[in-house]
Amino acid sequence: MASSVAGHKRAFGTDTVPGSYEDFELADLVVLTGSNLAWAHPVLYQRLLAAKKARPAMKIVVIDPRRTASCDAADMHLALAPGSDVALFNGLLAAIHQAGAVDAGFIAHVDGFDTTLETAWADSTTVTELSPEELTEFYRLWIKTEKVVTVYSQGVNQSSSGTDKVSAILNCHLATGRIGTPGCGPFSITGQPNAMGGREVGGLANMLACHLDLENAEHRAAVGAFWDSDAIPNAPGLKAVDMFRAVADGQIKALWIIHTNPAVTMPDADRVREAIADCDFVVVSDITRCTDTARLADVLLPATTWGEKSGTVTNSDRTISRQCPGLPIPGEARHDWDILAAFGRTMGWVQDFDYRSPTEIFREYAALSGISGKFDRDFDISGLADLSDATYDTLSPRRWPITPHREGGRFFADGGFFTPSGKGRMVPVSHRPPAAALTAKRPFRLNTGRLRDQWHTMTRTAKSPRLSAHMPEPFLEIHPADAARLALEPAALVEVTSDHGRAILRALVSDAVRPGEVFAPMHWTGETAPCARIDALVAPVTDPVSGQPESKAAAVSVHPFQSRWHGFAVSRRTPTPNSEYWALARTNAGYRLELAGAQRPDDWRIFAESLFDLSDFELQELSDPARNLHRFAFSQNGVLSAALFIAPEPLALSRDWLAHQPGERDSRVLAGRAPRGLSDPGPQVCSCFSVGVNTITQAIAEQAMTSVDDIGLALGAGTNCGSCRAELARLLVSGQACEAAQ
Ligand SMILES: Nc1nc2c(c(=O)[nH]1)N[C@H]1C(S)=C(S)[C@@H](COP(=O)(O)OP(=O)(O)OC[C@H]3O[C@@H](n4cnc5c(=O)[nH]c(N)nc54)[C@H](O)[C@@H]3O)O[C@H]1N2
Ligand SMILES: Nc1nc2c(c(=O)[nH]1)N[C@H]1C(S)=C(S)[C@@H](COP(=O)(O)OP(=O)(O)OC[C@H]3O[C@@H](n4cnc5c(=O)[nH]c(N)nc54)[C@H](O)[C@@H]3O)O[C@H]1N2
Ligand SMILES: [Mo]
Repeated sequence: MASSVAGHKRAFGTDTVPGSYEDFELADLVVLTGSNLAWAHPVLYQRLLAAKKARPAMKIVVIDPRRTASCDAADMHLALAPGSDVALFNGLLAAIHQAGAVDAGFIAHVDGFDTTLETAWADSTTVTELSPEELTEFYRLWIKTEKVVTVYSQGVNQSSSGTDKVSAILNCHLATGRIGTPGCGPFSITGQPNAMGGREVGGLANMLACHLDLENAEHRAAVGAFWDSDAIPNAPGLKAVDMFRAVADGQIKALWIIHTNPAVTMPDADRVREAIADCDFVVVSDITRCTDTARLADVLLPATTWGEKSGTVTNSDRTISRQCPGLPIPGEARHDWDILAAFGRTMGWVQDFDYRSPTEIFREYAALSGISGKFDRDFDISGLADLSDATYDTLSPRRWPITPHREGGRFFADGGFFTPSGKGRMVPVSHRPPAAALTAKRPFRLNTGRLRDQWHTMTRTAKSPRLSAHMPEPFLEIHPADAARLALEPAALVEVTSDHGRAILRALVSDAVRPGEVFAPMHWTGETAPCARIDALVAPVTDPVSGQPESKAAAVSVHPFQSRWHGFAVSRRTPTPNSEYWALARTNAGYRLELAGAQRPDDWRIFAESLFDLSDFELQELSDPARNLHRFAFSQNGVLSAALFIAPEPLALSRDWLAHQPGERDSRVLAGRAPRGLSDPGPQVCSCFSVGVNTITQAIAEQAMTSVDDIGLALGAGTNCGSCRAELARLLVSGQACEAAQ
């Protein structure tokens, strides 16, 4: 029983001022495992770099099969075999024990130490494919450094052994008592800006609001009494993957999809898309009608988005921040809470859903969390249950719990845990490989993840020419040895196939990935590159406890895509491509488009006219049909509207110069390159200040720059969000950027 811990000494700490301690800055060792912090959490990453700069003795270790931008500032990069984190951390636990570094005093507050240690000893670190020297050095550093923060993200969670990976990490922190004290602790860094808030309000199928348990009859009764409801379910609902299976099976006949794009981001995405399309009744609440999921809706509800809505978000360190709108509500859009409340009233609960503002909802939620406090749970913000409208509007960031007795502070340091016994729990875990075995037919491990300048399915970020300039085309990172074996030509397109689906992507040959492994970003969709919906390849295999899909470990084959022609186009208006491969990106002048196909059209001029829908325009053409080279430029009154370049091979063009040409008068676009004397900034590196790679490398050479700060002073690059600083550092070293499309 949860209440049996009453009286147990809890480490609530004394610190009540958020921001006055920051474990990230206080740590002497920060381990990033399964986290590309530099790109996925750039603000936090810059804080980490600033801390390291102030205290160079601070160490950073990155554990990732791939060499990411986060490795640039790391003291050590462990390129472990995908899915082998459990074995790595089991090895660490064994090494902790062997070194006599177990904190016996703290272990008294922890259950399961002996069996966990025994299981860890039985595991072998060879599956990590790291050298004995790498392992020894990492273990030595971790063990000798008291203040360690181990940060983990989707490289850990999105796995059929994700929960075990997390347990293996926690076991090491529990064994050493490195939890809850300044500069110490495991740190799950979530992604959505309000991921923590979502969990607190019960936004999962297996939990009640405020960290209360669906399976616990007392919790259910208390929540039921609070809401005067006898309909609180006593069993968890279906988690996402199972839910879409139930939609496909016809067990679920109506769906309301709010603020997510599952036709793209769920594993086995083609089946999910079919299931949604075949579902009897689908409602989608979104901010745009142009998403793969929204296009399948029977009813589309326009919602407001970030910048338009008012409320609070909670970040990973339990800080609740007020968000105020800066923009008016567009068109007929309504806030998500307002749509839901209107629906509740329509269902007959007129009084219960009679909310007039987010403040009213927040007060109710804060009062509800008092129940959680009574059950001795961690989440309790009942201290805010009576706040006035005015106080809510000016709420400064506050770290929970917030009760009349305490605010913020640390958990766990004195060994008080939110378990029935009040003790921490070590969980014995053993290595399990990713579910899909590699075979002769599917010999590559497909890793997936995020890019610096795109957000998930790009429904917002793809609108920005600046953000689209960083990586304008979907790609597959592949090791040079594999590329050579597959005889891939430079900038070749590859066909990637799994048992579930297929994609066509641009090969990006790079030794950042290990041989036998490939990496593709998750962002492209039916709107931007229908051939690059990467979750079509991912199997619907999940972790048995969390239900999280194994999104980073599909077994795939890779072959050159047999394209008979390649194309590149720029246009002021949205083009309408329908070739086998296409990828569209916004530019300041309109759009840029990559194309390829296995079949050659009969007439390229007709092809061009229908692509741009521009038959009445002035046409310039430069063709060599024998070599299958064609170039078209469409203008009106001397102003360029669109241009198309076709060749049998991938095209070598000044794409970034071309992208600026639509809208220009008398453009000499058919040359495909900037006329002599005109500068071509090259692919964009700094999105904040739109600085291209050519501008940077030229400045480095001409002004003999030696540091990223020099580049910042001269060009501004890297001085705002800082997420390109790793690339600037690389440019200083190599003088050239790696760019997917070039
Ligand atoms: N720019 C940008 N930032 C974002 C987002 C975005 O879409 N764009 N999304 C946000 C969201 S919701 C989330 S959840 C976070 C995710 O943030 P992260 O988890 O940091 O991002 P990912 O790129 O998904 O994956 C991180 C790394 O895990 C590695 N990895 C793969 N397999 C393994 C493995 O078996 N073991 C280990 N140790 N590592 C492995 C991958 O190579 C990858 O570099 O990002 C958030 N921030
Ligand atoms: N292969 C692979 N797949 C993955 C991942 C991976 O790493 N690899 N990562 C997984 C992870 S961690 C995540 S978080 C998911 C993300 O997957 P999704 O959540 O499906 O992706 P988003 O593009 O963020 O979708 C959000 C949708 O909500 C809309 N929207 C934006 N603001 C609002 C609003 O205020 N109200 C409403 N109603 N709608 C709004 C957007 O236009 C968009 O259509 O992808 C998962 N899938
Ligand atoms: Mo996420």
